[in-house]
Amino acid sequence: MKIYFAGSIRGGREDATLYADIIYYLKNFGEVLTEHIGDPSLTGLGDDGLTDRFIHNRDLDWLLSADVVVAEVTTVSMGVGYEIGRAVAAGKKVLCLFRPDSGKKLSAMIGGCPDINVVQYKNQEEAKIEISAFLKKFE
Ligand code: 6K6
Repeated sequence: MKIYFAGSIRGGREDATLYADIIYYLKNFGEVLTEHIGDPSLTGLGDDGLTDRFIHNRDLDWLLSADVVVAEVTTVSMGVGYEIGRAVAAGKKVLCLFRPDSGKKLSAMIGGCPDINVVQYKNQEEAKIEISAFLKKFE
């Protein structure tokens, strides 16, 4: 199974360690195409020399080749929202993980979309249970 993990970069990197833990767990189910999202040195500032056009085209190719998309949506990110919309338009299976304890409110355009599986969770253990329940349907 090819898994596209989406998490905030320019929207803020405060959950980067959490992304790394989720990616590590996702690797039990298949190939994670976007392992770099959990890299704490990835800032999105452009210091790795990649252009925005290159990143957009490369990531969209990966997204469209994926079997499933898993997104951590607690930290608000334009890029993650865009990826989720493109994934829905392409008919991908999408799981969004959201932590209400963060005090943030999930966008109605994600929470209200019938083609997106949104789950709320409190901690990594709950995230793993939700991911496993979702991905086991497609193994
Ligand atoms: C290099 C040069 C400038 O920025 C970088 C590194 N940036 C990115 N590298 C990889 N994927 C990215 C980058 N920026 C955005 N993305 C994609 O959008 C990822 O797949 C994330 O899921 C999502 C994050 O969007 P923002 O809006 O939070 O950056």
